[in-house]
Amino acid sequence: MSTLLVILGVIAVAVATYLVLLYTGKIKDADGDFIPDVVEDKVEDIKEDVAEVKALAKVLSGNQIRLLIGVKDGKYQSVYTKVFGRIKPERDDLFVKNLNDEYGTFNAEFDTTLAWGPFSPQLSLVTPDAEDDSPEEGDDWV
Ligand SMILES: [Ca+2]
Repeated sequence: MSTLLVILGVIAVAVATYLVLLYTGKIKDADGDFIPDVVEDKVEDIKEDVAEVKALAKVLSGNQIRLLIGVKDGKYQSVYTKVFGRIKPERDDLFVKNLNDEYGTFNAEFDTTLAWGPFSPQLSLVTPDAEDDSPEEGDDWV
């Protein structure tokens, strides 16, 4: 029972403090609805942001992206992360410009026509030498 009284007392003090700050003008409330203007402005900003994101999602719903995919070490797929293009308009020049850039090299084999489709890497895998010159466990070391 005393816990409930303490909780009610804390709430009463908080409400009283809020009302005093509101009455003295420390908390601005232009329309007098007991909701601070700062909170109302933030809520309005968030509503505008959400509407903007919803509009963008609606406009870009059919949007597709283009990636440059390469082959590393003859077997691992790799995505070029310097440029992500669109299907329409198909801007190969952006990929070429970035690939030719000093810091834009793609450390993988890829189809230089930048066309989507099956691609067979030309470089062969580096495999360990077949011949093994190391001594067997039972061999003499001297
Ligand atoms: Ca208000």
